[in-house]
Amino acid sequence: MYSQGLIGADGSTVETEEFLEAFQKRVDAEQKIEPNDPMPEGYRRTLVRQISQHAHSEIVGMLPEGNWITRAPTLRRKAALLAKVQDEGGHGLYLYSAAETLGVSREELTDQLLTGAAKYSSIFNYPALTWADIGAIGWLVDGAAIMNQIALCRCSYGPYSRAMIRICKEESFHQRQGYEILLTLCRGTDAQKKMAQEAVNRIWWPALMMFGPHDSASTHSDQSMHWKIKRFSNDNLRDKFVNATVPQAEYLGLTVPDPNLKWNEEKQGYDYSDIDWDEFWRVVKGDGICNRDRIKARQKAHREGAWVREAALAFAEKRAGAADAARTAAE
Ligand code: BYC
Repeated sequence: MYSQGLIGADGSTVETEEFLEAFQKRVDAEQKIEPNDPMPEGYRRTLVRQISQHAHSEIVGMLPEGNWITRAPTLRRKAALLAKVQDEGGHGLYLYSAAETLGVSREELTDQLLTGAAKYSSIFNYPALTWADIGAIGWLVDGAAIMNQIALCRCSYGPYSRAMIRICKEESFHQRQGYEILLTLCRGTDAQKKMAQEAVNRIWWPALMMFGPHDSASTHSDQSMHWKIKRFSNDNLRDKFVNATVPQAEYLGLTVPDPNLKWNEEKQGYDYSDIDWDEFWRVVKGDGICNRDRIKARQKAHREGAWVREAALAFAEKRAGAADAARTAAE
């Protein structure tokens, strides 16, 4: 059906109008694009960019919460947090595997993260200062992630959409875990409730920034929506998140730190203040509170894990050698 493919293409292939039209027709008909299908180079590059940034976010996202595992207030909380952080490592691995189906290697992607060349979600460049932040991260950060990822379950690229289905199931546990931490604190002493409110004050705006720049500044949205990689614009998802989350804050007896937050009857949604876009871009470009520490922590983990990679490779080579020897002996 298609005259040219992209996987393994040498770059000299011309993408004819006929090819691009046929590809778009397939996307519009909601057929999933699979790894060996022909695809425009731009589609492949967009997916590698988004999926790898997403994978890095999961891996770096283990750091702020991992820091609280030894300080969780009870054994039950510790076990739940440990499981959550472990899930995030797993999400990173599914996502790196999904990116690898597009012809990029895990080593290349890891290198981009460790050298600071790759982006990951801005939210993980903020610190988790108190135990209540762990609650607010679960509720707001995982909540924002779910709002974005439910739409990605319908992404036109098969491996990414299937990874998202499983990830969303796990994220919904994460969100409830966070909400339950805050509910417990809000039903506790005045000091505990104050700690919960302060955590929400810190994390609210960075959570809204997770949805990306304002639509007018989003360079990739139009094309990504055309290719059905993204199904909604950044602002659209952000609005849905605010509308879903404010009633949950009310149930906790907490407020969100926005004096302009107001229900708008006509649009059946909340109006809210503009995000501090200078802060957003500063953090995205590497100058947030924790950017440098996060990269340093990942570099250290990579260095200290070198012996594990070497041992696994040596074992795989030994096993392959033994299998070869057994085959030769049998011939
Ligand atoms: N932070 O044209 P735009 C989790 C970049 S982790 C940093 O709108 P796009 C969890 C953007 O990459 C959840 N950078 O881009 C884990 C682009 O830069 P480049 C992470 C951002 O791709 C542990 C430029 O700004 N979720 O759940 O159409 C514990 C222009 O933006 C950010 C995902 O990764 C940001 N916030 O839309 C707890 C979801 N926003 O590449 C929880 C998958 C934008 O041109 N990703 N940029 O240099 C997406 O859905 C989309 O990539 C985005 C951005 C909506 C984030």
